[in-house]
Amino acid sequence: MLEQGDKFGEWFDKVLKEAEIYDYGRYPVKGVGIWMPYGFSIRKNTLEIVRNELDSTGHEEVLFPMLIPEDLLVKEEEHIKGFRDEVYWVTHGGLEELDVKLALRPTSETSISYMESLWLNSYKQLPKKYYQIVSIFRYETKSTRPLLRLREVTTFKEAHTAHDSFEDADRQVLEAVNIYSKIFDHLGIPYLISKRPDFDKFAGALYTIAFDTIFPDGRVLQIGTVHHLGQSFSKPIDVKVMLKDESIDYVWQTSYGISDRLIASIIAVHGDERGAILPFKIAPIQVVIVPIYFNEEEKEKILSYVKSVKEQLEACGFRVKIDDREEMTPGKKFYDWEMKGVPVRAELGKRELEGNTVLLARRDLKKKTVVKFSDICTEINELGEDIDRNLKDKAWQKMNVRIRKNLKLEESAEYEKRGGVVEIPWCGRDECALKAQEKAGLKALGSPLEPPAWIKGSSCPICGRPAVTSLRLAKTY
Ligand code: P5A
Ligand code: ZN
Repeated sequence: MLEQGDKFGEWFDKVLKEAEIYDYGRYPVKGVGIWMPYGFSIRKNTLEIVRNELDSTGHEEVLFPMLIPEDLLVKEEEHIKGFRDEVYWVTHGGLEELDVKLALRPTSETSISYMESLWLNSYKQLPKKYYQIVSIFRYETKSTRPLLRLREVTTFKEAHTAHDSFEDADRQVLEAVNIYSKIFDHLGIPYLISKRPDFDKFAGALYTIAFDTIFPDGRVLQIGTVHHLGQSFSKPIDVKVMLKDESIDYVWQTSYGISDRLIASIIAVHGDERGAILPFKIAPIQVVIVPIYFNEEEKEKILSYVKSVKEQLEACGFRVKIDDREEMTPGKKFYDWEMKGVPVRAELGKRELEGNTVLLARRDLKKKTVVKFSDICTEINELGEDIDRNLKDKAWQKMNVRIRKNLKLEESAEYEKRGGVVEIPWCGRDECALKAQEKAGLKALGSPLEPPAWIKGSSCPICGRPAVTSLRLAKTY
């Protein structure tokens, strides 16, 4: 099997394919792929976590049309400038040319604002928080990659909120940052939170805060963004409400999104040379039971023991599968389930049957334990929690050693080879960030939300002014 690091792209493609997660590159349209049953199930369990976090914080799930008329999409000038080159257009209905071209939504700020202009009229309805999980289309021109850079993003979770003041939208941005942190924590995905430089903010936003993670090859992937939209959309689309003092004002908005990259990250940051390693929480199969027998007589007894273990575990609410494929060696079965990242494998043979025990092998560590059948549910429960904790700790450790703080700019080129994030003192001005990008041959991710303590007394390596914060730089996807 492949090492993850150097040939990460190959590793990733192989795991998606062999683990039957996502079929990519074979369907005759570029930049789109197919969620296969096993992958779909991973996606479904992951989205349950996403939905729980949003629902429990007052977000309401909606479903908007995929089509946006051109005159609506172009209403916000910066927005359309940012997306013009990426929009797919529907120009015909059958043989007839449409009067107004229809865009396949690249994102839904404009369509949601349009309906909000009809739905909202009073501050009493605010804050309003909507979200949807849908397909969006972007004609990406950078090279497309499975799950990482799609033209049809099939798992676009977009939230859109409306507020009665700038400050309340500011507060919402922090709430969103908090919600996303929790979602990534559930999945054990490590992240850096950075305020993007102005030249890299979302088209139409006042400012953008982004989540990035570091992939095994050292490159950085943006895994989520939160935008303060100000009144950029509410003004041209006329989303107005009456405020408490009876004056009328446009609403203040935010939007935030995550995508298929969320699921890609689970696979990338936890995997190893044998394939995926799924967190117990979201694994479609949490425990796979492999019966081990050497003759017909053993077979019957062992299979009936296997069945009772499965029933017991299912009664406790675990997702379990028996691998009773004939004509396949246990070794080959182990390989399969390791590739698919099943967190726990139970091996049941003669010894286990006679002792009324179960042998448990965890996927994340090369460790096996023997537990009593009577304790199986508590044991699996504890094991599952321990696996998730271990995956998360390891992933954070791996990321943290790849972040180098307080570096000289000249040194950062060296780090390009090793991958990861370089952090330099920064005066906070865009022009210096742009120059730093160029000098280091890296991309500016922006700065942490709070200036780090270590910048004290340092100056910006580009202009020599005192540093007010730090600038993170990295090679990105
Ligand atoms: C926020 C939600 C928006 O579109 N509108 C609604 C805002 N922001 S964004 O930064 O442009 O996208 C949100 C996140 O989606 C992921 N993403 C993609 N994932 C896979 N393939 C793509 N082509 C793609 N484009 C964006 C990123 O994680 C981004 O942060
Ligand atoms: Zn400077």
